[in-house]
Amino acid sequence: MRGGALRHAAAGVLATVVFLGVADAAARFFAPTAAPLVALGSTLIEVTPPALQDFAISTFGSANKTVLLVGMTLGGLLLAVGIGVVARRRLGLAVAVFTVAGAALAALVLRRPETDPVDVVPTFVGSAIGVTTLVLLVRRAAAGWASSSSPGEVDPDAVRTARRAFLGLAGAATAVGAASLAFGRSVSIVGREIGGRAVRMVLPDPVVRAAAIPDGAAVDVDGVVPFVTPTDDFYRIDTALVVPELLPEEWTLRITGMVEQEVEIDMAEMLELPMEEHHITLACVSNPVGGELVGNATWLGHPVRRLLERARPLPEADMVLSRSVDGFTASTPLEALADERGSLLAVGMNGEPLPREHGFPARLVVPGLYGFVSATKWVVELKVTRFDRETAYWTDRGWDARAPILVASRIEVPGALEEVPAGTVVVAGTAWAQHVGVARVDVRLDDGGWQEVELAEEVSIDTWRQWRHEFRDVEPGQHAVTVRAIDRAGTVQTAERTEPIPNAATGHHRITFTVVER
Ligand SMILES: Nc1nc2c(c(=O)[nH]1)N[C@H]1C(S)=C(S)[C@@H](COP(=O)(O)O)O[C@H]1N2
Ligand SMILES: [Mo]
Repeated sequence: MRGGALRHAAAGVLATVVFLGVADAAARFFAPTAAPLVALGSTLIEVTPPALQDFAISTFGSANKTVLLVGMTLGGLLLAVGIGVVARRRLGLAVAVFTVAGAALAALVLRRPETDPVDVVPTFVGSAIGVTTLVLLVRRAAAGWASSSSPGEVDPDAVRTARRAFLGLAGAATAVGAASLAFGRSVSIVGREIGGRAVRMVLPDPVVRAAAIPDGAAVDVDGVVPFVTPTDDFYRIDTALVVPELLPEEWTLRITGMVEQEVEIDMAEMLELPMEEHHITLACVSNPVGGELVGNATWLGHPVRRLLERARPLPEADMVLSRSVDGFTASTPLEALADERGSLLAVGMNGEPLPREHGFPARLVVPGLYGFVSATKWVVELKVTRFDRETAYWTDRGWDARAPILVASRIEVPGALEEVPAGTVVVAGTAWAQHVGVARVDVRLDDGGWQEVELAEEVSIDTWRQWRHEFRDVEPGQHAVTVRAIDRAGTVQTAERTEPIPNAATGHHRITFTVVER
């Protein structure tokens, strides 16, 4: 009977929605990762094979988590329908599956680095109410319609009453599920900004101010990305499905491991330290050629070098394993944190406290290294160690342990497939080779020779550099433009195309555009 299957499928879905909704709502009073959906998603991120993870980041960029959530929702609906359909014939089995799924989610919650044992409470409460909903709905679904399947004894009133009872209960379950999901927060995991705005942290003035950015740092071409990336447009990449909630008063940084003196500082002490401000361009190793996972900001922080001087690393140490409150780790060559380049324990970004998504209240920013080996957000520990003793999150998944940034360049104008008027065609974009510096950028039209472009003023070797070039008398029709950069060490950006793993995609950025008669 079709209708029966449909009612039971609906019962499965509603019970699941009630479960997840109630658990999600209850999780607001616990750790963010206490929500079972969040724990499941976080675990999925952790166990996703690196190739798939890289595909997701390269393809969906900062939206990769939305894609995961949509996938999880579809998978969950399928399982819920299955449970409902099974419940039609074997309610006991369905209840068992539901309970086991609840217990499995509770186990995932427990495994998250940010959760305490009490954080399983929302999952248990949600699961108990979900199972109850399932049983009640299935009983109604069976009872009401059962009489109509034996035509001899149809009692229209009884059928109507039973239907009303089922629909009433289903309506109530829908209301409870929807209201609790709205009150909970999994639905707003993506781009959520709670607390961070409300939490006050007053940034001290820097003792070393970043150099003013000269007008000449930007080429005057519409469509080129701004030299300083506005904070709201700054790319975001991390393994955290929910942004960790770390209050300044809860935060401490510990320097441990191979040091003569362990150091621990809290935020009050941190904000007393002399602050420096630096323009630094951050880049993600997963950025596809020509991609947007790169951004430039003015960071405010205390030099990590100074903190390490207090701890006095042992001479055998060659790496610092930085750890985030959410368990993420990065392996940074000790030298990159201890030398004069001005690696920061940053608390400010573009004149404001760090936004939550970018590491509030404190993160690392290291010129010259990809983010995954250096830019730990929500950082709480710096463990001084050796590369042959410890490995970091991404190294365990096949990526490079040290990951210096490769010289790169990108065309921003004209846009890919754009139509431009015949005559002089202006081409412009950005190039970067952090901590080495961009020495030259070349472009070529179609299969012509390389031509050197006009470079914007260099602000520092740690920031990207804009460039522009004019091609004169370009014939109407389709054309391609290719770009390459050369760094100050003489390294020419290679044309060879490689995958991002283990240390960034290589190859020249090339776009096609069409020149049309005016
Ligand atoms: N805690 C934590 N920090 C992290 C990551 C992470 O997954 N977790 N990802 C790193 C990576 S891969 C990059 S590219 C940068 C991105 O920083 P952003 O999101 O502020 O742009 O953060 C780094 N810091
Ligand atoms: Mo990254």
